[in-house]
Amino acid sequence: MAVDLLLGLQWGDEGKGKIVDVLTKNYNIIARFQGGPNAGHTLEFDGIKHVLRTIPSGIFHKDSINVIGNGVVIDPVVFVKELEGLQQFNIDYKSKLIISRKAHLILPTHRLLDAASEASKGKAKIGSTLKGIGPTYMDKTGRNGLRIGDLELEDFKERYRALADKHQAMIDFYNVDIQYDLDELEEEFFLAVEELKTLQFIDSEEYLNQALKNNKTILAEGAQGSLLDIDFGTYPFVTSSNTTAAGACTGLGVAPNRIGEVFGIFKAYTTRVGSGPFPTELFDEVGQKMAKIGNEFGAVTGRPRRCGWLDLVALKYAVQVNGVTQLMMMKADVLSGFEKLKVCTAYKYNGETIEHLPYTIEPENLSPVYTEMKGWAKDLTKLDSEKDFPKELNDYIEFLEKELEVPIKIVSVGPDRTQTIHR
Ligand code: 2SA
Ligand code: MG
Repeated sequence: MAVDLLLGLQWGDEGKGKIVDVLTKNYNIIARFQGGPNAGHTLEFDGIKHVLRTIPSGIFHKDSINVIGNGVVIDPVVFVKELEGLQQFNIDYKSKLIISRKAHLILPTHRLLDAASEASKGKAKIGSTLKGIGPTYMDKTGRNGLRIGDLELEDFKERYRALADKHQAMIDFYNVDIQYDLDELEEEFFLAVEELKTLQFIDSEEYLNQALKNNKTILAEGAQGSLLDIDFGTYPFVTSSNTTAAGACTGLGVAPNRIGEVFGIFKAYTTRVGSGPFPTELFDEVGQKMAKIGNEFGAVTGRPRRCGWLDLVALKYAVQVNGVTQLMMMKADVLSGFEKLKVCTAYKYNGETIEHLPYTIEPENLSPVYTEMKGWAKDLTKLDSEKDFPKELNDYIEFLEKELEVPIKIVSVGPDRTQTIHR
């Protein structure tokens, strides 16, 4: 069997949570492979809206096993709150949720370091969610980190102290004004750790490879988006993990030749939360209309998302880096009522027309070249089949498929599970 991947192709918030939820019934195992509580995967069903942070989106399906892989970073405090949030749904998470021993721990001081780092950058800040993601991955690659498996060691507290003291010195070094009470944060942390320890810790690469041998189906659920990838994103305005397909191999311990379908999720337009380049960003009432109709606010931080037209240059790049085999277009319903739609098909870059993402993207040296299309007025939210699509939507889809050379297999027309049209 193979591992199928589900990835965001833009700057996150493409609607991955919804699609994993829709696809879960086809898989025995759902696995997260990177990121951590900076993610906010929103699921809606039966009139309930729920946001998941670190827990895979298969948790709501009765039969799926949910694996948090080695590439993920876990904050026990956030994680335990997330578990508490599941109690209202009567989910037996102790049997359905397993965690890699090799996943790294986010300490309270990682969160403080994130805040100190951002404060020290002033205007050049990344726009981090401040969940401690960057500093935790820094400790991972710097070979200083603490992992889930360390919680099982006798001397965990001493290891914790040594690292937290080091962090404290680093926070002092930043010399910025952030207020905190570390004793309080540590008390909360160690309480959460005790709760976390009641879950199953495993060697997840072993578990997943055995599962493949036993013909189990696995879906790897990406977090954030391809343009936030630490290597291929709009660096330095990125997150600290590989959000692209290769990240699933390192974040789960599955070999590249074990990857099957690669589902690429994108919005029918583009959004970005946090700082950094965004060539098709709209600063006018058209952008405001998208934000309003699309309810574009961060699921974790509540921050308003920046909105703009679909950027095919960036999308092609993401399709290529990930080896996408099937596309899924989200939030098509939001574009109903826009008289004209624009799609960016090239950039004007220092006077030249180019069709790839250049090394530096600055508003001064780069502007989008648009193809204009006719919009549609029809409300899509009640549709349940492709045959009721307005002509203009079909034209839009056809145009994208031709440009991207990958079929669009799902069109989402609303947040609910049921508002999903398969093609
Ligand atoms: P971080 O927190 O250090 O990884 O942030 C670095 C950059 O990555 C962006 N980022 C995200 N962008 C969109 N959605 C994310 N998750 C939440 C959501 C965000 C929220 O799903 O809504 O609630 O605000 C996410 N996580 C990280 C971030 O904006 C920085 O640009
Ligand atoms: Mg999100």
